[in-house]
Amino acid sequence: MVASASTAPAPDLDAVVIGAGFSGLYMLHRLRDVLGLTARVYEAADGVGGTWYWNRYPGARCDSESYYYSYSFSEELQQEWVWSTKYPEQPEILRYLEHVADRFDLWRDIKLGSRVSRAVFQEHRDCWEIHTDGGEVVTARFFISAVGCLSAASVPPIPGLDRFQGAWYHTAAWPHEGVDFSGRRVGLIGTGSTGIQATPVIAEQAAHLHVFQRTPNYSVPARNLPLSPEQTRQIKANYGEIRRKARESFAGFPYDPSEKSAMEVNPEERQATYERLWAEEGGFKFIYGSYNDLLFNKDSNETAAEFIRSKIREIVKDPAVAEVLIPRDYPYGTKRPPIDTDYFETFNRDNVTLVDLRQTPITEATPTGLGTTGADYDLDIIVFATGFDAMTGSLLRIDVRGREGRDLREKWGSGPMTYLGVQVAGFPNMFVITGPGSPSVLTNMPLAIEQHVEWIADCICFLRQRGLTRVEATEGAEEAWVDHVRQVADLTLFPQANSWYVGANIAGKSRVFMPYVGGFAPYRQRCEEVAAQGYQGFVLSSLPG
Ligand code: NA7
Repeated sequence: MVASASTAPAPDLDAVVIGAGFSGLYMLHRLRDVLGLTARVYEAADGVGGTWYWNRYPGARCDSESYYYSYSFSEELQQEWVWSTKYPEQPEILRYLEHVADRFDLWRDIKLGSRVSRAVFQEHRDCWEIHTDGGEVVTARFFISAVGCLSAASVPPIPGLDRFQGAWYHTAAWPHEGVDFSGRRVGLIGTGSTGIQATPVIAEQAAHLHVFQRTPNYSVPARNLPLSPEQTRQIKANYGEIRRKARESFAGFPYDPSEKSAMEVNPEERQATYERLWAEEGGFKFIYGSYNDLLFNKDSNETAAEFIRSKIREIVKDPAVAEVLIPRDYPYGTKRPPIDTDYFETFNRDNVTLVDLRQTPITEATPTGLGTTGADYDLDIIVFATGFDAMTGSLLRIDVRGREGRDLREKWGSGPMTYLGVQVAGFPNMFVITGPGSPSVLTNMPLAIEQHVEWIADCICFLRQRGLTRVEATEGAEEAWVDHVRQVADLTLFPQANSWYVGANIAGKSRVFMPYVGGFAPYRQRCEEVAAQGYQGFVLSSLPG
């Protein structure tokens, strides 16, 4: 018998959440403990932590500061947890997330080792049918993707890799027992944030490290330090203000924003500012705390870019190596800006060699190493720090079918389309945390996540209070948002770089600037207005009967 709408059986759960990283953990807490709903998280890994579960490579640490790269939703949590350093290492962040799972008793509603393979909208029931690769099938009113923006690891298709007789690893699928580099000849491919963190650490252990660089990067020193008890006390005493500043900022960082253009000040003052930020502060303050137009004005940007180039020349002793490490063909900050500890210094070591893939691209892997058009390199271990199919890859690994069988892969074939980054027209009751079209990856991630989780939970609460069972973004609202995201991006320098923000690192991926660059605070305000207007741009409805 086909159930009529009015007699459609209730779904098994109110919500299914995919992923148990920062997003999934908080989403579960919010749905279950604040709204009193039934919810389950499916997580492919054998533990919680998401990004911080998978990325165990040497040198892995956060490049946002711990005091704001953390949850703010619980005053008790932020008061009780003590961070050891400015930029904590991966194991410490993982311990933090495990602590969160303990503290809020989340484990019992998380299914580990369960990868969701398919999700199908059931129109006559206003719910999703979720399938895992272990054969489990469950239905839920709401389907919430917390799969992360940088979770689908990308290994370039190097011919012959299967014949390589050494070991190879992607940094985002690192063995839990670690890798012993001592006495080994190591090749590391990729010089994004990950390669830049891993290079100095591997160089200290390996017999020899070859760094295979395709695009040089503008990296700024992190200036990592332990946090003293006094610093920790001050942070905890000022959390209200720190979080407020972050929420009201452009990028979610609680830094005092610069009011000045780099073009407004004389060269001496500019140099002094850059020197101070480079030498004393380090990290993202260099880009977000110096001048307000580095990402908008090419001339302003060039002043910062040139400063970094001068530092590379100063640090790297061999001028020929320095020239290869110097980025020239894209503005500073338009690829995700890395921060480092002794990255450029590492190229002064005798056991480190830089290979310029622009001059001599990789042609193949051989049984004994890597071949380029210039030379063959004998290697025992290859490390792929080659990044991710960012922002869309991890969600599109799942076969998602919306209303009338719509296929999300098809819908996003020419680039992702969302309304506010949280919903997709044709896919009712599906929410995406920090999806394409949201500021997510351009901001302090936990803050962006909290905003999304709370907005989604409020939306679900709104529906339930009114007996509604369906929410779906309209095509008109989605189109207008996609246009707005593109227009705002075009006002910046971002589209000029071949970055993962535009999908340039993945062969065949449509070139679309995916994140929303209009700023975190204006975005948050827009989301709040949409909600205050009864979810403008969404159609809300209920099953008849
Ligand atoms: P990224 O930033 O995407 O960096 C990947 C690096 O790997 C980058 O230097 C790429 O060069 C390089 N790459 C990718 N494919 C190849 C091939 N086929 N050959 C040679 N080199 C290649 O990833 P990360 O893991 O470093 O960082 C991801 C984010 O995690 C980071 O932005 C932070 O948000 C945290 P390219 O620049 O594409 O020429």
